[in-house]
Amino acid sequence: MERITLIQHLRRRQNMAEGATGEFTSLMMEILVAAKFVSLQVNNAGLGEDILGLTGRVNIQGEEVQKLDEYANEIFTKLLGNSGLICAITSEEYDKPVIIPPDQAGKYVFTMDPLDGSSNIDVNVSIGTIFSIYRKQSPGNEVTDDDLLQKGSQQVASGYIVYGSSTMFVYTSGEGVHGFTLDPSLGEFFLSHSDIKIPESGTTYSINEGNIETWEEPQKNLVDYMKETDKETQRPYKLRYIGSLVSDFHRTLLKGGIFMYPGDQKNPQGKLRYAFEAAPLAFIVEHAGGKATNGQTRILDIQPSEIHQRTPLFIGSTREVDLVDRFLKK
Ligand code: AHM
Ligand code: MG
Repeated sequence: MERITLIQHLRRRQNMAEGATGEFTSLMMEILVAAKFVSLQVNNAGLGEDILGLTGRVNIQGEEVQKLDEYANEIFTKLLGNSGLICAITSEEYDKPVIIPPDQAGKYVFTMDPLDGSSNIDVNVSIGTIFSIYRKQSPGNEVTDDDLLQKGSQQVASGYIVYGSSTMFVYTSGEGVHGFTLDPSLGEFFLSHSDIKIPESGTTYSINEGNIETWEEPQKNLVDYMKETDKETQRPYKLRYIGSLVSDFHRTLLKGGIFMYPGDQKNPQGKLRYAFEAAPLAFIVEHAGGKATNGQTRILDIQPSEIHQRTPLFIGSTREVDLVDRFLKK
């Protein structure tokens, strides 16, 4: 069997794309290296160096920062920041964007949640990195809101790395969704899931049902519907919730079904962030044939007004996301 590495795959695509300069491929290669660093640390967590636990710092979201969060944020920032390919980095872990000096800057904006689900680190549950790449929109050297606050539909590429039973890198640049698995003995990612398509419907729903008391009535009705018995529509659905978005999303992408983090009475915009979590995964799910909405609007059509803006998220197979429209759409 021919084994295709991620780098070979990117180069082949570059050769097919008219006018490609190779900058995008180089950028992806930097992400790949950062992913290997983080993967190694995650796999060795608990051994040797004291990398588990909290830093004692609280981030812009008011959440305690884990040492591995900080490590991942720094590695991605260093490698991408020094690449000469980007002009700014926004991160779930930074209050403000990191602006690259113009003489070292390139034409892309890099957006990341460097280590999502990090509260699961200490208990050996899969966690992940989520990233997006946008093109700089404004003319000249200055980085403006037109560059930093783009609609999800303007993404050039997005992807995630899941540090799980194996480390996987899944991305799309608008031409299919492709998954690569890290061979740890070689330190190389190989194509393992070519042109991923999400099933049109699934048998699982994924939500933190502990929050039920704070949900609005339509949300409760939707979940009640999923629990009803009806053979024809394959109900009841099964409930699967890891509490680690990348892992819950990865399962949903491969097996079908729906992941939901709704708004509620306490937090009308839910918990997840538009730029760091919702938009990149929405870009992937749509290119795999699925859907993503905030309950009213397609995620990719939302114009964010703040870098750390939150959004309700319903993402997955067409049939299940259409149910959200049926129950929640005003
Ligand atoms: P984080 O970015 O601080 O790690 O938080 C996001 C995580 C997601 O991975 C997951 O889907 C969600 O929070 C779980 O939240 P909850 O514990 O409220 O169910
Ligand atoms: Mg996160």
